[in-house]
Amino acid sequence: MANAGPADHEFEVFGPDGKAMGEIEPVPAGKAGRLTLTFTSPGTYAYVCGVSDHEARGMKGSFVVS
Ligand SMILES: [Cu+2]
Repeated sequence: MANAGPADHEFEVFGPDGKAMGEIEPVPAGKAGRLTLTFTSPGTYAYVCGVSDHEARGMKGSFVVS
């Protein structure tokens, strides 16, 4: 994850069961972080930036593993 914005951000992924799978700790502006996950179960996964109010401001989403 390359952070090209002016604020710190993180990236956390949750499995279909709602449990956290892994995260990139807060990355300062202009820096990058890396996370490798292996998806072994189909389903809908969620991701969010947990910094400050970023989730409430829309830094979240989901994707489907089939
Ligand atoms: Cu953020």
